[in-house]
Amino acid sequence: MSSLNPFVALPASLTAERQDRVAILRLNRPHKRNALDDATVLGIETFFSVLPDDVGAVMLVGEGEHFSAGLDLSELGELDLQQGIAHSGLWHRAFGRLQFGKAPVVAVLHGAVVGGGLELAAAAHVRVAERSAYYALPEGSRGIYVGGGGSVRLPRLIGLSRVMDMMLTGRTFSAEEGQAMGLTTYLVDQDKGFAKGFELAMRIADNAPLTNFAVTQALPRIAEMEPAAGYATEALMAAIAQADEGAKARLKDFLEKRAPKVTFT
Ligand code: 1HE
Repeated sequence: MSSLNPFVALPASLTAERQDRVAILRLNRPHKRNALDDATVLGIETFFSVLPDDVGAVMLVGEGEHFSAGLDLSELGELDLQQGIAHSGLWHRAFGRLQFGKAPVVAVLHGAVVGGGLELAAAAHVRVAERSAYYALPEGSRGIYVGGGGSVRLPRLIGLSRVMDMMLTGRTFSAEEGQAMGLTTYLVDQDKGFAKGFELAMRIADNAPLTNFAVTQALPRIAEMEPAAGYATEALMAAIAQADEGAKARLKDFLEKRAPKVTFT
């Protein structure tokens, strides 16, 4: 058992810790390649439901050689139709909590990022890959289908045709290919993912909370709206963000030359 919040215990397959304002959630079932069983998925839902208010960003990482082998296939065999729908619903809830929770999430990917593991990664807000990462949707070869929101998030992320290719032919994409197609936005050498992810998470935690809210909650919804509704919602969000006292202080800092300039690094 490990707990981030003293009142909430997580399953043994997950560990959580704090470093500064960053909470680190680790898939910790390496002997099963971080396969996601029900307890783990429920634990993910719980973790994101009780995240303390002072956590500014979350890192999601995997212990061992692989980020995640996806759904724990040993648990699926006995489900009937109704239970199958409920099972997928659990994944949708848990990953929805992650995507639309209190704090932005940076996922660090390495080794196998497959099936439900890829669906989990797709729910994060920023993805960092180490060069060992590879991506696959082996559902087709297992006679099943994605159930963790992959049909919704993955086509938006990498395009419908690639998702179809992965599911129909078992195609695997490398870390470099994943980076080129926008699945990840950072690609780093082996064992450098944690440091990069932590640096990014700390930067995110430094942002005005309202801006992080706008980016993680409003932006994805606005992007799905028809343009006229999108522009109106954007105007409201922009007005709310700039009216915040914290935002005004940040602008003043810049105008009075106390804030850093934008530089190319
Ligand atoms: C598992 C799982 C799993 C490993 N469920 N037990 N996902 C897949 O189809 C991927 C299946 N896994 C693999 O292809 C390989 O395990 C890996 C490429 C990820 C890693 O290979 P390797 O050689 O390092 O490990 P391994 O020897 O295959 O596995 C070590 C142990 O983990 C072994 O158990 P053991 O008791 O024999 O030691 C494996 O059985 C176990 N293991 N992966 C259960 N997935 C919401 S719908 C989502 C649908 C999906 O995610 S479908 C994709 C499922």
